[in-house]
Order: sequence, then structure tokens, then C-alpha cells
Amino acid sequence: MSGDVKKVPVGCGHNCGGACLLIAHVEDGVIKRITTDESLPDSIEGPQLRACLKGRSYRQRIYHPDRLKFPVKRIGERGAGQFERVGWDEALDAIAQKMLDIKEKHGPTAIMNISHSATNCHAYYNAACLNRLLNMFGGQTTLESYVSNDGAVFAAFHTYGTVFTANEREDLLNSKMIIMWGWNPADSIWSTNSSYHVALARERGTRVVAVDPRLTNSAAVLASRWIPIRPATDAAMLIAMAYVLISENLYDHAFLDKYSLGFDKFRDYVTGAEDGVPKTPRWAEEITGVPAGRIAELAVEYATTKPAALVAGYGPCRVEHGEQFSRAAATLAAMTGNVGVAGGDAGIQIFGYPIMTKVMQFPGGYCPDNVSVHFNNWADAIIKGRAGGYPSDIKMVYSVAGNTANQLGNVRKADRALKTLDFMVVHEQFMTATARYADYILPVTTQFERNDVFTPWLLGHYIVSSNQAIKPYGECRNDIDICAQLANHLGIEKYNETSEQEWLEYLTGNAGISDRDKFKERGFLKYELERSHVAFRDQIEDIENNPFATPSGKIEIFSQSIADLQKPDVPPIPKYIPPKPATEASEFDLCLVTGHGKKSSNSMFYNLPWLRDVEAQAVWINSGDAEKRGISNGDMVKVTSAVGATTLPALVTERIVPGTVNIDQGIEFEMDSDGVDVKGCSNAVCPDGHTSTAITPYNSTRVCIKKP
Ligand SMILES: Nc1nc2c(c(=O)[nH]1)N[C@H]1C(S)=C(S)[C@@H](COP(=O)(O)OP(=O)(O)OC[C@H]3O[C@@H](n4cnc5c(=O)[nH]c(N)nc54)[C@H](O)[C@@H]3O)O[C@H]1N2
Ligand SMILES: Nc1nc2c(c(=O)[nH]1)N[C@H]1C(S)=C(S)[C@@H](COP(=O)(O)OP(=O)(O)OC[C@H]3O[C@@H](n4cnc5c(=O)[nH]c(N)nc54)[C@H](O)[C@@H]3O)O[C@H]1N2
Ligand SMILES: [Mo]
Repeated sequence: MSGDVKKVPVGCGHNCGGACLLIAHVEDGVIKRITTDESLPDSIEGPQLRACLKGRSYRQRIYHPDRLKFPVKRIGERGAGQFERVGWDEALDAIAQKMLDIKEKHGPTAIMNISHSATNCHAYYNAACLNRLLNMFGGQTTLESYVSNDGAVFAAFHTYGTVFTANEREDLLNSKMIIMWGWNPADSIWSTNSSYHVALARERGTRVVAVDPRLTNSAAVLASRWIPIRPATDAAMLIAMAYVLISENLYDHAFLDKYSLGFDKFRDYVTGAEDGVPKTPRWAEEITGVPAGRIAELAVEYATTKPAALVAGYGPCRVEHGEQFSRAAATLAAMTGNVGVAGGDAGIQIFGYPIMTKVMQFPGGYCPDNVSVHFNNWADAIIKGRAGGYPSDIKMVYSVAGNTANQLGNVRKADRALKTLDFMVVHEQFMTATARYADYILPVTTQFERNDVFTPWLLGHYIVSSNQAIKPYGECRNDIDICAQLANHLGIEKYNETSEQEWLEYLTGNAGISDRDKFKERGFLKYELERSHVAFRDQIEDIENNPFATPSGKIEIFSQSIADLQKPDVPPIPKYIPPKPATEASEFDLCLVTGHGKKSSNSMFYNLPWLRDVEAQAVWINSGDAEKRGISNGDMVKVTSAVGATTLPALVTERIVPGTVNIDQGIEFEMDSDGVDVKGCSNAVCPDGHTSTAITPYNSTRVCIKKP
């Protein structure tokens, strides 16, 4: 033991949206301890980039007994999880032979790329490595849709003409009122200091309200009022709030006249002039379960407290007709003149702007022969192929950074689909629910074992330098190096002729790093902005010279481009559309939501003992619903939907509205011999398929619950 401890800054940027700072304390080549940002603030430094419980537990992830150390090859039945160790050369050779063989017999699109988002804050080591390889190989079947937020994306494009709709978090300090609408930043991060800024705003006197089917940790700790609502009904509540603003003349006529299009049509729908049904708070009470008085009160408060930020999470738009929630929220933001002003919010949060663009993404390339299917049809496309109307017949699946078999709806179908394959390759750190089905699993490094640079989801005035703290674990390699070696075996030239250092310099070429040594040593670079970034400020300050990027140049409350789509279930003005009458309504009498909880980042981290200690996986059920079913707290229960079932303990609580249950997403499935998941995986019950606006509607799943 030398006893020398080196402190190395490492970034933590998983798909929680955060880009945090970890300090690895390295002794004799081993990380003995992990701390986080403890730098003292100076003039422009702002809050520290402190990591959450997951980042700070990373030592258990790096050195986990189940961490994959060597390449392995399947020896048992596909999916049975039996593997043996092989050498890198043998594995790469076999993979290349098989890929060439499949391409020759079936064409390149017989390979489906099911990579996803684990490392999407990384500029360098990203699923883009595989994209680049397969594009150079001659094509692939890709998966399209964002899964996270298609409803918000659809609404943002048609309402504002862009997905750069988010203000930066510091701007919340300018708000007099914050409505966390289906947004739970205390657990789900959404950029490193989101909950810190809500807490600070509240401390300075900002009123904070939460609208959510659950009394989340955010609602409990950050809000002074929780408004419980039935899931998938939010558009009705927002529309009734619009009714109140119209009938009490509390909306901003001048703002709407100058900046928006089609409010008159929306008003006709809201007042009932269009269909004879006035969308009153009473009307919405029936639908949402929120008392009419409470709806009216929130409407008046939102319209008269200026500026106010209606900050929407993605939970409410991950439902059938979820785009109507986002369209209605944007409309309310416009009615109250809160778009493009400091302390306001455009009602849809997707991307922020300037800092993110300082770091370029690794170029994945493009191939004109690629075909694609919707993400939540990936398994169906494998099973049915061209005969089922999909663009290709799939023989092989390749996954780099993603746990698609677990994270998309209907894991039973995933199991069936993967068992039909000829071949499957996965780059992973762990034997995940997806990796279990592979022929070859290639072990990859974590960010502690390589160099990278991260930015957060929305804005923050900084970028993070992530530095290699230890040698690669076991025989692990970097994704980009594996792809480069495979490219050699495939006879692809010029996949990568750029060194790591050169890549990092290229990717951060716009970032204005004057002293790279200092950047690496501190682990971050912060920027000073003259004023906080507010989406659409330019439009509001000077609409003549800076029109919105919509066809009309205005905020489109009425959207001709939506009308032109001619989708019968997607109206050109925001409306509440009731769910399809469920044929099985009497059996599946509860609505399931699937929150993004603090114990995992999607499917990562829940295998760490420290995280399991924090929170056990359980289904939240209201005490009234539990009593009717004879369920007591802690009882094992079986949750069943039209596509499958899962068993897990019940958490009987007042913290969820009656008629709704919650299973945190991300826990990995394990099926018993009847095909019933025994681990509490939400996607054992959430369906595959999507809405006509490409939404993966996890949160409008109908289920029933019984004691097994
Ligand atoms: N710790 C942690 N952080 C994460 C992630 C994670 O897995 N773990 N995942 C990251 C990713 S990939 C994403 S896309 C984001 C997701 O971020 P979100 O989609 O915002 O997160 P959710 O927890 O799914 O939903 C937010 C809240 O919406 C509520 N909700 C669900 N349905 C409805 C509804 O119909 N109406 C209303 N009003 N509320 C509803 C839920 O109870 C929840 O409290 O989080 C990111 N951050
Ligand atoms: N029921 C339900 N399901 C959901 C959601 C929901 O709300 N409800 N939310 C959905 C959302 S918003 C999202 S974004 C998806 C996320 O779905 P995925 O992106 O598939 O989920 P992750 O768990 O982030 O998968 C990341 C995997 O990559 C691995 N990994 C991490 N770093 C690296 C690396 O450097 N290289 C390689 N090769 N692998 C790495 C991790 O070990 C992990 O297994 O889940 C979706 N699933
Ligand atoms: Mo996501």
C-alpha cells in the first residue's frame, strides 16, 4: 500500500438528465471512496454540481460481483443465461463472420439496432458508436421515437415549431409561482440542480404547487399544496382552467393577439360554442377527480401571480392522447402571457439552448438504406417482419447501451421475439434482462475507466470533464474501440482514425476551453451568461424580426399542420379526448402509472445493495382500494393487464389517488414458468404499440390487482 490518494474528477451523466461531478479517491489503482463536488462557489460558479445517491454509490457498481469482466459466449438455450468465457479475438471474429453472412443472405437491414439512451449525456462514448459502424456496414433497421416524451415533442413542434422550449433552471428564481405538473425533480433529477432551484425559489417566497396522482417526494418536500389528479385526464383540468380564465376575463388578450394563432377556435371549444358542452370546472371534476373549486382556484392563482411557471414533466404525456396535455399546457402558458418571459415557462420542457450546443455529439453518420420501426414495436417487428407490414425481416439484434427488452412495453413479447433470432450481440457492463438473450456479450468500461465530457439535459452554465480514474475493469473495452476492432474484422476502413484526445478536442471545439489542464483538474468549466436563458425571449421581445418557427410565425393554438395530418384522434386545437371505452373495463379496474424513481436511473443502479436499502420495489395502492381487495401493506400481490402480469409487494398508502396504482419503472424482469414476472417489472404489464402521435403510452395501462 502506497497510501497515496489521488482525487480524480469523474462525470456522472446517465439518462436522468444530470451531469454531476464525482470525485474518485484512488489508492493503488483502486477507487476507495467517492465524494462529490465540494468546490467553494466563486463569482460565477453558482451551485455545486452535487451528485445524487446513485452517483455516490457508483463504487458498488464498478466493483460489483456481477460486473461483466470478460467477453462471453452463449452455451445454453437463448435467454437461459448460460455463458462461457471467450477471448476478444474469437468473439470479434465470430461476430464479424455472422454479420457478413447475414448481410449476404438477407441484406443489412436484417440487423436491428436496439441501442438506447443510457449514456446520452456523453458526447463521446455513446450508442452513436454502433450507429456509425452499422451505417458504414451498409445499413440497419433502426428504432425511432423518443419513448420518453413523444407527446411533448409532437406538441412542441406543432405549437412552437421547435423542441428548444425550456428555460434554464436558474430562471425559476424569477418565478412567483411554480406548478410542478406531473414533474418530480426531487427523484427524477432532470438536470443536476432542478430541485435545488425549486427549493431555493420557495425559500425566497415563491408559491409551489404539485399536480400529480401521487404525493411524490417533490410534492411532499417542495410544494405547499398537492392537487391529486387521475392520470391521463390533465388536458381536461387545463381546459377547465382556461374556461375560468375566459369567463372571468383573466387572460392576456394583448399577448394572444400579438403572439398566437387560433385562440378564437379554442375559446369556442372551451365555452361550448363548438359542441354545446361548456368545459367548466364541474365538467372537469367528473373526469379528473379534482374538485371544481380547486380547479378554479388554481386557474385564478396561475393567471394573477406573475410571472408563473407551469413546469410539466413527461409522466402526463406518456399516456393515450398525451400530446393534448402538452398542447393544453402551452395554450394556458400563452393565455397567461408566461411564454418567453423571465420567471415564466412555455408549458413544455424539452431542450434548453446555448450551453448544450457547445459540446458536439459524436457523429453516428447516416445511411440511405436504413429502415426504421417505432421503438415500442421493436419486438412485434421481429416476430412479424415484412409479412406483418414491417420494412424488414430481422435475423440479428445488436445493442450498445440500452436495456430494450426490459424498458419497452410487453416483456413477454420481447422474450418471444428474441428467441426467434439467429444472432444477437450486446455491449454491457452487466448481465441485464436484454443481455441474457445474446450470443455474445462484450464487456465495456464505465466512465471511471475512460475520458469524456458531459452536459446536462436542459441548461446549466457548465460542461463536465470526466477523467479516467482507473484502468479498465477486467478485460473491459470502450464501446468505440470495440466497434473499431469489429470494423477491422468486417473489412470496413476508416471507422476511426481519431485518437481519444483528438475526439475530445474536436467535440469541445466550440466550448471555449482556454486551459485544458485546468478543465481536467477541476472537472468542470462554468460559463457566465448575461441573463438566464428563457426560451422564446427573442420572439416575445421582437416578433417582427424573430417569428416563431411555426408556419404562421406565431404560437399555434390552432395548428393547420395538425389538421393536415388528418388523424381523427388528433384535433387541431387542444382538446380532452376520453380514453377508448375499455372492453375489459370491469376486469382491469385500476390505472397504472410507472414513475421514474430515485432508486434507479431507468434500469441502472437497482442492483446495488445501497440503493436497495433506500427503497424496495412495491406497487403503490390507495388504502381504500387495498381494503376492498383485502390487501394489507407488504402483502405480495399480482398485478395483471391485457399483456401480462407481475408479482411484487403492495405499498398501501394515502399518497396515491384512488383508482390508480404506481409501479416504478426500471426494475428488471424475471419470468416464472407461467410467464409471470416475479420482480415487479412495470413492463410486464405495460403494452407494446403506440398512439397515432407515436407516444408509448405506459401511463394509461389498465390493470387489476389480486392477492395471488
Ligand atoms: N432517478 C431517476 N431520474 C430519472 C430517470 C430515472 O429512471 N430515475 N429517468 C430519466 C428519464 S429517461 C426521463 S424521460 C425522465 C422522466 O421524467 P418524468 O416523465 O417527468 O418522470 P415520471 O416519474 O415518469 O413522471 C413524473 C410524474 O408524473 C406523474 N404522472 C404520471 N402520470 C401522470 C398523469 O397522467 N398526470 C399527472 N399530472 N401526473 C402524472 C408521476 O406520478 C410522476 O410523479 O426522468 C429522468 N430522470
Ligand atoms: N413502464 C415504463 N417503461 C419505461 C419508462 C416508463 O416511464 N415506464 N420510461 C422509458 C424511458 S423515458 C426511457 S428513456 C427508457 C430507457 O431505456 P434504456 O435506455 O434501455 O434503459 P437504461 O436502463 O438506461 O439502459 C441502459 C443500459 O446501458 C448500460 N450501460 C451504461 N453505460 C454504458 C456504456 O457506456 N456502454 C454500454 N455499452 N452500455 C452501458 C447499462 O448497464 C444499462 O443496462 O425506458 C423507458 N421505459
Ligand atoms: Mo427517458
